[in-house]
Amino acid sequence: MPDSPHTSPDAAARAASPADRKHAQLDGHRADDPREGPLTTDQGVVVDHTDDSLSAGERGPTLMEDFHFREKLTHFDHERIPERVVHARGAGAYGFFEPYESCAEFTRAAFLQDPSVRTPVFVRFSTVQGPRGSADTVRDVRGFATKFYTSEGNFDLVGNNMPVFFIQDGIKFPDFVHAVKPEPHNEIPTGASAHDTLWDFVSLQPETLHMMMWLMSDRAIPRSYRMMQGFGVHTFRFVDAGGRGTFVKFHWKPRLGAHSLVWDEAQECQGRDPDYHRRDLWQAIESGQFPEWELGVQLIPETQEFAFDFDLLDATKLVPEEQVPVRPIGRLVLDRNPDNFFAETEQVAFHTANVVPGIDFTNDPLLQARLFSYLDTQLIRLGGPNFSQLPVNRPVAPVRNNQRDGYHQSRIHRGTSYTPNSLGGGCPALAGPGGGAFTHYTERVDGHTIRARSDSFQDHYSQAAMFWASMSHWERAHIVDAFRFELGKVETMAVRERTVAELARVNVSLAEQVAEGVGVRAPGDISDVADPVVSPALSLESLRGDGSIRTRQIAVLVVDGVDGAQPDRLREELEARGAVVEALAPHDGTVDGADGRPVGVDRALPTMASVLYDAVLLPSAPPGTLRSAAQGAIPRFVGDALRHGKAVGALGEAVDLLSGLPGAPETAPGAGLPERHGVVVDPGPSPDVAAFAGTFADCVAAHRHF
Ligand code: HDE
Repeated sequence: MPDSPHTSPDAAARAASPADRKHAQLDGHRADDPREGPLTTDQGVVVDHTDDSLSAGERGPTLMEDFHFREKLTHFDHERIPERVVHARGAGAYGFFEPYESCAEFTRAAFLQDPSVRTPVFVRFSTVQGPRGSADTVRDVRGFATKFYTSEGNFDLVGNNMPVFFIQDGIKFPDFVHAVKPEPHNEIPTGASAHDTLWDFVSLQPETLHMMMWLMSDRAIPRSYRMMQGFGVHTFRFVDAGGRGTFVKFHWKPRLGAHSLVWDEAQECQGRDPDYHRRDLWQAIESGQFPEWELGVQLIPETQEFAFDFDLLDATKLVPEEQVPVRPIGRLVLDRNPDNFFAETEQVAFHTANVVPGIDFTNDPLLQARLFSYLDTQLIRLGGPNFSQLPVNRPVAPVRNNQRDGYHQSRIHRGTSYTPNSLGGGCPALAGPGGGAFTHYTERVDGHTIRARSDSFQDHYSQAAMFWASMSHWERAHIVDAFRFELGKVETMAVRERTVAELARVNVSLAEQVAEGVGVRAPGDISDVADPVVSPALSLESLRGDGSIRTRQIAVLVVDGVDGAQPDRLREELEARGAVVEALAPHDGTVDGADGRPVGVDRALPTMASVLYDAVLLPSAPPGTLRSAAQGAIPRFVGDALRHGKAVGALGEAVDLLSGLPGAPETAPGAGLPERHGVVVDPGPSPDVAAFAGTFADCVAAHRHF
């Protein structure tokens, strides 16, 4: 593998072993621009001038015969391909998956058999509604698509960060997407669901309600791709070596826990750093803090198919973890950034039909539609049928088939291309028994042709009510705010009213709170669900992760007169726990410490904002300077952090700055390092920085304090 700034030592070590066949394969395609030799045309003709076109006279017209000019412009004119019709905005990375132990008991999939075998993967995260250039921190579902390059061919697990979906049958997908996408007359809004057509659709289509609860929750504004769950959504089927099927639901659980932004912060982030999630993923991998998830499965024996009060084939329902526990079966680590966004992240083509022996489908009508749609969409998006030859899409398993020709064929096939043949020696031969072939699950199917939704799909309220009932108080408050925001942007009052009426069927208090916010009347208690199930696993409270502060971004605000030793001591303590610490000052360079020595600055305050950090620290400094520096940027910075429930710490004189800021302790507590709602202070003249940093780190690990 050539030296690359994006190659982790781990990845480099693996590439040396045959285990990482994907990177070995990609190396054959990775092309560093040659350092030696002059610029050439596409045909290899040397060029000595690329800044002026060939013209007839100094101020004359450009000449057709300027082949270099024409080739350069023509290539440029064709550099864009259609963006994905949904999930256009994304970011991806390579990594590996390894099972904890053999899963032979329920699947024959080769990559789930041997804990010593690492399977290379490529993962792409995405938003759904916005175009390629839209902001990352919008309120939206996040895609979580994983391509496993297994020894038996590619397996794509094309999931989302929410376990259910908006519709039950794929034939409604174009309707849903047309409703949620920007409105056709003015292409507004970008990257947002707060508009009339989406809510019109929702208010008329009760099956969307459960998913809308998730979309209005903080799950729709994740802190980071690295801090969100992933779900396969559909019920899939595992098949063991004997052909026995087991229903399976796939879950990804992030090691760092599932954490979210708050809406006000998410909106500001869209302007301050539209690439917030993309940058976060990139930087974590570059710095060697490799994101990690655990793959879990809910296994349901086929005999239990009808044991639930919902249909396992209905993708608007989840199987509560309390009912069927999630069994951890392996881990996913992302340890290498792509070299070229277009070649890899843009050209990667996922397809739910990419399965390997041991993994199979069910009759979920949403899944069935997807089995058609993904291949179909790649044909237009990637310009023909040969996209599986693109480096990022190539399996590591050998490909031998009779597919030929088509746009962008990059192979020079020799020999015959049909089966059966004798002239080609009968190749490729068909696998015999035990030859590792994929055999479709032999499900018995019987019935009349019918265009109707099964009765077992008709309950649209129980799980929406379960979601509401399972939320903590602050999650509920955020859901109400989100509904008020979204419906408040809807111009058509009848749509607001219809939606509130639907909410009343889920929970009357929810409906009343939303109704008040959007100026319509709540219809009273017409709830369909008297006694909703509570599933604690649905609350973010249950997803704290490993309790560490690894990769958390902490701003240390310094000004002239700051205690010269504290910033470094705080940095030492917090970096030792894995946090990323940056000193911010009104300007770049250094500030003057109280002892006269310079204190280093990482970033100038005007280039950053509170919303780009997880927590804020104020080492002891003159309160007057803290208040006035950079036109009051510091109180604003700290005030925002408090408003967004972040951990805030202050030492010595700097504690003074907090008083009067909304969300700070009403009276500055004395010594003894009290922690109040994530605010940690030690006003003493000689604070114990190590103890202070420990308490502060605990507050950062708790993520938010509402
Ligand atoms: Fe997709 N979806 N989808 N979807 N989806 C696409 O495929 C589609 C659905 C998901 O990073 C498209 O290559 C239909 C559920 C992700 O490249 C398209 C239906 C879930 C990604 C498509 C669904 C997803 C896509 C657009 C209803 C979660 C991004 C470009 C039957 C389990 C993958 C493309 C990436 C992308 C169709 C529903 C997840 C058009 C018809 C449910 C993560 O083919």
